[in-house]
Amino acid sequence: MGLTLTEKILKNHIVDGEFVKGKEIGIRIDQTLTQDATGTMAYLEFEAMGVPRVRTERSVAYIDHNTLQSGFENADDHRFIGSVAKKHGIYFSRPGNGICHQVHLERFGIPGKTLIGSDSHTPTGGGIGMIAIGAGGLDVAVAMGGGAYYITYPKVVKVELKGKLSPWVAAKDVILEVLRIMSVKGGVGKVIEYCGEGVKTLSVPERATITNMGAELGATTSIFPSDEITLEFLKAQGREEVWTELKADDDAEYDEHIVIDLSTLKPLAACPHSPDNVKPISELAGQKIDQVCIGSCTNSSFVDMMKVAHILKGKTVNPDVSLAIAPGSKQVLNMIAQNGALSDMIDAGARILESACGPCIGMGQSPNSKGISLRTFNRNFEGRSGTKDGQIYLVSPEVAAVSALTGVFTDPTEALGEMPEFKLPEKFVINDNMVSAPVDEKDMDSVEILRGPNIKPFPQTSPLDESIDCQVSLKVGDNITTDHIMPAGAKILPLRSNIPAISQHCFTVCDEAFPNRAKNMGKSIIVGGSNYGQGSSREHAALAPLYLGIKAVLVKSFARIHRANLINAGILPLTFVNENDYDKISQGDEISISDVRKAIEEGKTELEVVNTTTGAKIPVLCELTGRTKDIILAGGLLDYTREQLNK
Ligand code: MIC
Ligand code: SF4
Repeated sequence: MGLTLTEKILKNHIVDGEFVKGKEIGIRIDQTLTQDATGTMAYLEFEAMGVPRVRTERSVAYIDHNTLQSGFENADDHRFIGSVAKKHGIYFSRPGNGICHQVHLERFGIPGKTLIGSDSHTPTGGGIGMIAIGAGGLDVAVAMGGGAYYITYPKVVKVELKGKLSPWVAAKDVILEVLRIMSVKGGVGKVIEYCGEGVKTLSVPERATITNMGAELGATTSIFPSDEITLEFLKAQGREEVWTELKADDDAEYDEHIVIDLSTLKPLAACPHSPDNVKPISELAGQKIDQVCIGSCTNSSFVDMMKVAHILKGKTVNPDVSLAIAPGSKQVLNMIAQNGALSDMIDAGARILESACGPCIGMGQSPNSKGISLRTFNRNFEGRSGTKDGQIYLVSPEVAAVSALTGVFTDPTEALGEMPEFKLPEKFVINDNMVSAPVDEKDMDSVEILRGPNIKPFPQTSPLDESIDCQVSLKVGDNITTDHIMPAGAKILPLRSNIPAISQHCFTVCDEAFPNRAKNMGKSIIVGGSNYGQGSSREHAALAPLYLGIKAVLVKSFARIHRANLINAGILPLTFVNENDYDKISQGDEISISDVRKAIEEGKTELEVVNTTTGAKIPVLCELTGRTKDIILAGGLLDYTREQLNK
């Protein structure tokens, strides 16, 4: 039997475990990336491990999230990350150079290599044929130190693309269609592998739009083959020497099979407040809008910008609409500046933002109250834009640009005439002067680490208690996102290096009183519904609860990265055996899990939670493998890694 592309790359990288679906495997990591909002923690953790130089083939630290710098905090963090990078062998992409995933694809990604990044949209690298996975900062720190990265050996879904996209229908519509079919939890435990004739009709940046938003499926990652289109892209980036051809065997067997005929797709939108709440634009057409934002790691490539500029050229943005555009990288911005497309945008009235995450993570450009905002981004979770009642729709750059002109939801296939051919350039403008190389190992002692006063150490951890007896400090429903658990935005993001301070904002979207209540309880647990922790890779969504004394999280089901982050923080991840038991436990109830440590040491996976307030006995699962079991017993990955290094 042949192999899928995913299996081929994983087989080349396995260092621990065996190839059995659903079992844990450890893989060697060739490349890592971090961004600044998760990076400070990741580098504090890396420092705490005591490994002098990174052991990967390439590690890059990007600054792209916290570029608003409304106080000293962000600028201090940038300097800290820059100095750690210089010392420990990491390339440093300075603020202004662009969004991590866009730049990594352009300048560093290599087909067939493994990449983990402390950002959930790391799968963007799948557009170039990498196994690229989003992870918590601690996992990235361990990988930088040469340690393996552990995933559940995934199921592989074949998404077969047929035909060719119609004019003004975009890669964004392809991934929105996949989201419509599979939902935000449909990808958990799976890798989405694209194949079929339609693949050849998509450029690398289009493929990257699709793999980027695979994160919204909850998938481990998504991947495209590496073919002559990949070679063309790498050639245009002056990096053809890193190309290899990669594809699945013809007789590869997949766990699921989805067929999408590209020629039948229409422009789509993900409606508030979930990326899988997908409707055709034709159903929304004519409704008034307030804001349009174009950019983010999903849709900020050179061709995306050229399409937008073409649509805007010679026109004026509707007087009732604010249009903001953030080109994804210095390379993209520079090229549209040189060829005049930027001028077309400015002329039409676009507000040009720097090449960074910006409004995608609530760093500016929050819409007006109840404002309807069309965004080419990948997440439209409630409140993420910074406006609690903002109504965010996720759309293609084509839909965004044409709607900015008309002031209403507009279907570009109806409103725009013939589509010219938008081609990738034969040569991108290449100038890596905003990437600083690290010093040689022999000179590392000369580099001083610059630590600002906002940078506080990793929170205190302790080995797993013998028994857990405490109250339920919070009960929440289904599809809780990391933006609920640990909100971002301009006010909170600057606190990413300061766990005590950021913890005061934990879950405040759901319940303002939670942080103080949890702190006063000393120890407590959280109860939730299904797909708990979907969204971001931010380990702050585990570290803040850790700081607030959360010992366990009991839910119907978890999202992958968040579950791993909880384990890394030493917080017990529990799931209900019977989902209906969710109703047998309320906020404020006293619970008891007796002899939990012993049970876990003995490898028991079924435990009993006793609700001592009502007397109900609730069977729960705690599925930990050898390694994750030891991490939990040790009190988290940092303690575990230290133990291992001491051995
Ligand atoms: C996001 O899109 O939510 C972020 C901000 O990029 C996060 C990382 C973070 O919270 O710092 C992600 O996707 O992992
Ligand atoms: Fe940045 Fe938004 Fe991409 Fe996250 S999703 S990396 S915030 S652009």
